[in-house]
Amino acid sequence: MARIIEEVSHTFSEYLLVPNLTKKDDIPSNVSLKTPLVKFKQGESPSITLNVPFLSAVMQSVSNDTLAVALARSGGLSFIYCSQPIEEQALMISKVKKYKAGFVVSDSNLKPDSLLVDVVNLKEKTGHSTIAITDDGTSSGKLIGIVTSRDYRVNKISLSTKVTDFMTPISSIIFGNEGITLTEANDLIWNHKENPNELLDKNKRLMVGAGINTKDYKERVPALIQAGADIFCIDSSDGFSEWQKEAIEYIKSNFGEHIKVGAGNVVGTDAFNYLADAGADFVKVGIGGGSICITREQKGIGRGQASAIIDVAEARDKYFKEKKVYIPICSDGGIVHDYHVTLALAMGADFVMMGRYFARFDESPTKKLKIGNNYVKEYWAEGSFRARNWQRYDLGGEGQKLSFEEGVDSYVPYAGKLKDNLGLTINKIKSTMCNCGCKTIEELHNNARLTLVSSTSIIEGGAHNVILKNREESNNT
Ligand code: MZP
Repeated sequence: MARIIEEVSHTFSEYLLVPNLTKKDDIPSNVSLKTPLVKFKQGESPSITLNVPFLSAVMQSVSNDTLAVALARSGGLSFIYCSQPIEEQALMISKVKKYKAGFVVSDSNLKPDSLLVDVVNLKEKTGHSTIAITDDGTSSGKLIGIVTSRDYRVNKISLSTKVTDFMTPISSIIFGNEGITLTEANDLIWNHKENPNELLDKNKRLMVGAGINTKDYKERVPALIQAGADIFCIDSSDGFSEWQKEAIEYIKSNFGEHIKVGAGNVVGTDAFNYLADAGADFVKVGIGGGSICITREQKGIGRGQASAIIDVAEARDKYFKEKKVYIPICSDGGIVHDYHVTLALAMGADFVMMGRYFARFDESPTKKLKIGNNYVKEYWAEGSFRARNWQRYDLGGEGQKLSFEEGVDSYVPYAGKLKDNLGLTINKIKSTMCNCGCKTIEELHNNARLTLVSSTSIIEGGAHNVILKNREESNNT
């Protein structure tokens, strides 16, 4: 007879955090959300640390180069989707790596008497949205001002407007003089910039990850290393397989131990230990909990996300105690409310991966549509017929090519810019951590107290027994 695991499997909404003593210095500005992305030996530091604990999902409808830039600028990391040809994925990776170059000689220059139409044409030709305005229109001329896409709206001003009427003049530009070193230039930018959390490599370029599968990694990985990928993640709905072990071992022995590879997904201790021993740099946890996922309905496999995280976190801690190697774990899928992120971290996750959350933003690759009075964005699963990512669901060998769907095609409410939304989510997490008397994720792992809640106390948790006013009524009182 099958072995029955006695414990009921639970998910996030069934838990609440119980506050600990808040000390006077437990204030949001003292909270750090830095967290290790890859494994490290006891007493050493990880080679990659996230500034905020967020990854974007390895999905066509989520992680392209635009979203990757926006997320890295906010301190997290995207894994560019692998359900696309190798060359196209490599191009997306290299676009992120080139987004912030070191010193470059401007090849987009115009004269002060140029017009908006010249700006539009030049932008179309070079793809650069920042244009130097110099006295003679060359890169070596005297700098008069710059034009960026923030300086004009094509539909609002005439194409015959002179650049001097809308450019940012030299008097308002923070600049360094010729001869400045790259370090000095970076300090100058650092002191005046809006994104102090940016996740940068040692050459000050934004960091980016790449999804891979267990089929074509022998060709895909070297091409993506060449394009500049900082880390890989094997993308699979069920990672407890010999195919993953083989892929990790091949990559490490052929391309070097320094190449970082995350693996998964798993929901239990035995699977974590298997991938840890195979050499995984982090392990991703979650089967069937994603918002667009129907794996549990279709195949009857999976586990409540909270129980999976709690169990795997215990295995991670035991592994660390015994082998003195800390292998971070990622909670992947099923985050519905911001507080679910805090719960996942409290339960032992080092960071979370989200799809639905990021799909709602301007920077995600999908179409924005108006349905009724609401704006929405498209969001489809990797196991849907639309994505046709059969490599993620095929267990190995030469087999069927996605004979049934494990995910759906859907809409999510449009939510605006990534930076604004992530900022709000971060504020909520930091605030809750203060309630729990914790200033770091490690402290949250060690000190958080969680309680299971009854279904009636969940009702008590929302507004209840009142007639809610709408926003207009509130503004008028
Ligand atoms: P969510 O943040 O939208 O709840 O979940 C995103 C996660 O769902 C992804 O990171 C991935 O692990 C998982 N996913 C993607 N496609 C499918 C599917 O087709 C899926 N079933 O489960």
